Amino acid sequence: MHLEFKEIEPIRSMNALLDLARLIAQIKGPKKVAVAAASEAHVIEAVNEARIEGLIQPILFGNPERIRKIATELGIQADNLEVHPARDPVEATVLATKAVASGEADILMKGLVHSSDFLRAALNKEWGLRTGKLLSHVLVFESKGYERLFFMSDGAMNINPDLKAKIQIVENAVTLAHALGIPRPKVALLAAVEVVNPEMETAVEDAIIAKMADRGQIKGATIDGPLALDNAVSLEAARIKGIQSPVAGKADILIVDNIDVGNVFYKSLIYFARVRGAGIIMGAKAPLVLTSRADPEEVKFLSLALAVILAERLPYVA
Ligand code: COD
Repeated sequence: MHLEFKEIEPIRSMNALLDLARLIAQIKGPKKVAVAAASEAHVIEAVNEARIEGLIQPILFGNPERIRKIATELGIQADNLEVHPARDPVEATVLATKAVASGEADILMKGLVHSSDFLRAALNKEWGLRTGKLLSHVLVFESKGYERLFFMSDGAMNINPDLKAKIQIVENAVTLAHALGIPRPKVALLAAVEVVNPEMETAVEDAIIAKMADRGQIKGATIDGPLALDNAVSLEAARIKGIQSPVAGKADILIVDNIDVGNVFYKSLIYFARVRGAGIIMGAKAPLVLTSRADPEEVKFLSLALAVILAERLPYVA
């Protein structure tokens, strides 16, 4: 059952996101999270913190001895953790994915397993979490000086999306913004420059998507592109460059062309700018928490909080 309040105040910071996740868990109880290959300290720490906060009930899949050893080293009482044994990270991922597909768990989280193995399990045609839609990754982050959250996609799943895939990447990010109470997010399709250079294939695609949005073929958002990152997020930069656009300087959602751009963007935010971020895969039968194996514990914890909100607010079908 979904939360009664369809309309929520727009979530504009990670603290507000956490408050909403706490409220949902308070009203509806903790969400069950199947953790694939859980033997990693940041994962166990994040999962345990979310458990103590009452946000989630973790179900760990992996090597029980290793998981209990890491937990004990972290000062966590291993008896509090439900562990299902698996021989290796791939088997752990298969079991965790099946637990979500069967409805035993509400959320799937990646632990110490390669992203490609984790995603292939989700995409498995027989027992995975496909819906017929494109699956794509969105990083939600906050940054000093901006009174809103940003959404960046796709820096972790779709390697080199074509026009059709890029439209679905936009739609998934828009769905996520809606779930966080942002009724009509502004989407910037990022490129190196804001002119439509016919030699830049992806910038031409951006212009097509922007036109499709103008004609109402993509709904629920204001979309423009190509835009360079500076004039997408800075009104001053947009003014200096004389750009007339309803998105310029005000973008909420930043869409990149391929996984390399997105992944470097993601990791620059986390490692250089030390922003608070949360990573999620959209488009599946359930929220999938996908962060990089080396991401800090806080990124994993915030990603779990985001997944709790989505598990409640999106019409997922197990
Ligand atoms: N959404 C829905 N279905 C998809 C998607 C998607 N994003 N990607 C592939 N599929 C479907 C295809 O339609 C097809 O039916 C089947 O899955 C297999 O398609 P392939 O052969 O193109 O896919 P794979 O299995 O070779 O690769 C899929 C991955 C997601 C594993 C691949 O795209 C990948 O490795 N992505 C990068 C992951 C990564 O390393 N990230 C690092 C950052 S953390």
